[in-house]
Amino acid sequence: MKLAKKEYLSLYETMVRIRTFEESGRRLMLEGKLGGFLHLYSGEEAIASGVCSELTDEDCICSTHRGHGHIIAKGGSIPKMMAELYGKDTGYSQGKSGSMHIADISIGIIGANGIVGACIPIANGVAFALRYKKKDAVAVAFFGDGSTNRGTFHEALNLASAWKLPVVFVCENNGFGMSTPPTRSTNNKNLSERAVAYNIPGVTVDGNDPVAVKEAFAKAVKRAKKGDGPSLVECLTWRHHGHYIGDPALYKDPKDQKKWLSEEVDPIPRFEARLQKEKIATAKELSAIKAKAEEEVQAAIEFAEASPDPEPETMFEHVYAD
Ligand SMILES: Cc1ncc(C[n+]2csc(CCOP(=O)(O)OP(=O)(O)O)c2C)c(N)n1
Repeated sequence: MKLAKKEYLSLYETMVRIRTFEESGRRLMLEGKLGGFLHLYSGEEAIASGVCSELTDEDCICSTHRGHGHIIAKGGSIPKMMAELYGKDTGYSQGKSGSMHIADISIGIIGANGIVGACIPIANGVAFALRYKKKDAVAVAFFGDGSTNRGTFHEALNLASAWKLPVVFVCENNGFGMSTPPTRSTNNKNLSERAVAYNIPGVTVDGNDPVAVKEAFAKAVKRAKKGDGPSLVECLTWRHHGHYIGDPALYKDPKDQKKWLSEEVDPIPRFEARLQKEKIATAKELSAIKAKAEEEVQAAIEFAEASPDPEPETMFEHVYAD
C-alpha cells in the first residue's frame, strides 16, 4: 500500500499522540494524581492508528478496557478524556466513569467497556442499525486475544456471518490475557483461524506496522460495505506495561520484553526509521510532531487540574434514563 506523505504523517501523529497520552497517564497515576484503574495501550498504537485512518465519523467503534488509543485515533477529545481520568466535571462522563466507560456518540465512539468481550456483540447491534438506516458505514469491534475465548466472540461472529453484517472484528493480540498467553488458552496457532468456523475471512497481520494494519483493515471495510459481511483481522503486537498500572508483569519473559521494546520492533521508532529511510519525513519533522503532542497533552493536564469536581448532588444523574 503506497500512501501520500500526509497519510504517513497522520498515522505517525496518531501513534505519538496515543503514546504521549498513555505515558503521561502512567506518570500521573504513579504520582498519585489519578485514581481507579488504567490499562495502557502503549506498544499497540499502530493498530488503532491503522484502523481508524480508514474510518469516518459515520463509522462506529466499540472499544475495551484498554480504550484510550481507540478513542484518540477515532478523533475523541484528549482534554475531556484526561479530565475524566482526573474525575472532573469537565470529563467525558462528568468524572463519574473513569477510564473504562468513555463514549462520544457524535463521532461514532460507542464506548469503552470494562466487560471483556462485551463490545463484540454490541458492534453487531451497531452494524445492524447502520444497515437498517441505510448508512454507508461499518461498525468495528476492538478486543484482545483473551476475549476470543469468551462465548460472546463466537456468538457474535456466527450471527454477523449469518446476517452478513457490516462489521469488522479487530483482535489485538498483545501476547496476554492478563497473565495468560494465548498458547496456554487455545490450540490455534493464529487466532484468525477461528474465522474459518464462521465462514468469514480471517487474516493475521503485523500489528506493529500501521500501514499493514490499514491495508488489511481496508479490505475488510470494503467487503463489509459491499454487503458481503464481516471479517476477522488479528493484529500481532505487545503491551509494553503490565495488564494495568500496578501489575509488575513478572510473567513476561525478559528476553521477549526487551525484543518488543527495542527500536526495531516498538511501532513508533520503527515507523520513524522507515519514514526517514524512505525519505518521507525528516527527523526534524518527526520531532516537531512529538513536541506538538507533548504540548497538547500538557494542556489537557492543565485543563483537567483546573476543572471543578462534580457536585455531590449530581451523583445520581445519568444512572437511569429520564
Ligand atoms: C467478563 C469478564 N471477565 C473477566 C474480566 C477481568 N479481566 C479484565 S481484563 C481481562 C483480560 C483481557 O484480556 P484480553 O481480551 O486479551 O485484552 P487485553 O487486556 O490483553 O487488552 C480480564 C480477564 C472482565 N473484566 N470481564
